[in-house]
Amino acid sequence: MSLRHHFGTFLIAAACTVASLSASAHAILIDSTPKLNDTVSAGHVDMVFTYNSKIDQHRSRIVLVKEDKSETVLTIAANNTKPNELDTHADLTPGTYTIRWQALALDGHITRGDVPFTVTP
Ligand SMILES: [Cu+2]
Repeated sequence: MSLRHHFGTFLIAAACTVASLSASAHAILIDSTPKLNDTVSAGHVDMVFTYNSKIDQHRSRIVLVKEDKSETVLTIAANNTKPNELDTHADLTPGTYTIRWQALALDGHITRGDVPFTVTP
């Protein structure tokens, strides 16, 4: 076994160790407004998605999916004081909706999830 081969093996082992140590940095949704299966009143709806770690707010994504499956990308408000959050808002009419979020954690890993909710008159 050559020295070069040994060095390559060492690098792979080191990369795996770093990956497993940072596993807890994956963005896990710990709270949201609206909450899963919530009911909110029609009109202006502020939305907040809170994660267990810092999020790249510029490269994360929040999509509003309507009953007819049409999708609208919502603008995420840059918020330096709340780096664990994705904040957005929408003006909603009565119906059922799903927020489809995609969060990029600072370790480079993307997590995704759906938050369905209902808007009443
Ligand atoms: Cu990760």
